[in-house]
Amino acid sequence: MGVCAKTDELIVRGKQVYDVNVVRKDFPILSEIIEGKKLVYLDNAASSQKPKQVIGAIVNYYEHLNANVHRGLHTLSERATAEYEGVREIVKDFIKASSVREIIYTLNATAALNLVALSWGRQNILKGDEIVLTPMEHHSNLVPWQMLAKEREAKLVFLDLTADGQIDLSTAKNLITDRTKLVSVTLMSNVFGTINPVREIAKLAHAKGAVVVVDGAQGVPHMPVSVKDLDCDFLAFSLHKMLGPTGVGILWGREELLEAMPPVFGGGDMISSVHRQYSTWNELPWKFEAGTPNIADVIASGTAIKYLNALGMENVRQHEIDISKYVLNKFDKLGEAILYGPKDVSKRGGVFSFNLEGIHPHDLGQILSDRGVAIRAGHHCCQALMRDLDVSGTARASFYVYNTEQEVDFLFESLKEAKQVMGHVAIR
Ligand code: C6P
Repeated sequence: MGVCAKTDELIVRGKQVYDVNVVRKDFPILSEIIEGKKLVYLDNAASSQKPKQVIGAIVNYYEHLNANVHRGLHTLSERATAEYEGVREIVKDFIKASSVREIIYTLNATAALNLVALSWGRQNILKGDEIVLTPMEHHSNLVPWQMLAKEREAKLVFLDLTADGQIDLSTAKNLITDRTKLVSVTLMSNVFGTINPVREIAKLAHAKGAVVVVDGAQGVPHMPVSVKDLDCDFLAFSLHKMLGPTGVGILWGREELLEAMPPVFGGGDMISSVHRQYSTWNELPWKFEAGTPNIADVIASGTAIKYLNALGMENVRQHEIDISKYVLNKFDKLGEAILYGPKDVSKRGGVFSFNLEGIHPHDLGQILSDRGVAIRAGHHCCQALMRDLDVSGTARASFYVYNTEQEVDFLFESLKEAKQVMGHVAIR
């Protein structure tokens, strides 16, 4: 099977043409009938669906390649190792990194962020140091820093937000100071959809000698990303949000930083030599990858990135801008909806958190689910932010490469129906 059977059809005279209806044919689950209803999948910020090429890569691995990597001298193990290691090159090119030595496979974005906190953080954060975050961080980019700060007696400092959920750069320069050792910020908010000005923040942080961590869990799947352009020091993301399987994340780090960091997990593969009383560490990137890895899913992750490359990340972003404009227009017409996050499509991705006056988000989620529409409702792993917004949660519709304007129409028809069905239950 070709890597992107359908996406080959999108390449017309060497130029990529984006046709969402062609893309959709690659996603078997989109034809699924759930409780008698055609699925309208708008929970992409939680996890994306997978094209048949990615599903096929997993099956192909277990049918034709299955063996442990880095260990066997037999042909199967060598083939599995070559495929598994080859994906590092694909990831490296995708985020414009300099070397495969900088690409570390993890379980997910959460594990990648924890790795930085447990390794770089424990080595470098001292009593009284400050770690700067934003109030819109996901628990995965907040709790590891809370744990580190508690252990090291360091302090967490939060940048200010504007009323429409953007980082207030005017006060950022007062909050990033000589005491700041690390700044960690999400590239795209999973609540507001805001695309943050990481490069500007990195400039402020680097001027104070601080290290910059970027949580790319929402950003990397949705736009072209270059670690060089972001000018960050670490980037974390998850493949399951970008057409790949669950169980694979990436930590990218600057080679000189990774080189100086101690490993977090000990075991097979991460060692160079082992003695009774001490061990020495393997080279990058394996120093951080103890034990048998998630071989099949890493290989299928390579297929997912190739698929995105065939679509073209500029096209992926443009599709999201187009659908976001359409959604924003619908919200305007709907009225009575509280929409969180920027209204300017150049400042946001396709994640829309909202509340409808008088309807609890969980009720809304259930009503939509009854109509086949999958959204997320709740705190979105951002409890502190929900407190700032003074709500217990929001409804959230999030879009990706296969979503259509017809699906947006159906969402808003369903929201109108929900408004009619529901009485006056308080949001809080
Ligand atoms: N957000 C959502 O529904 P993991 O679980 O490690 O793959 O990704 C964690 C994570 C980190 N940062 C951001 C900005 C995220 O949005 C997420 C995952 C999902 O919003 C699941 S809670």
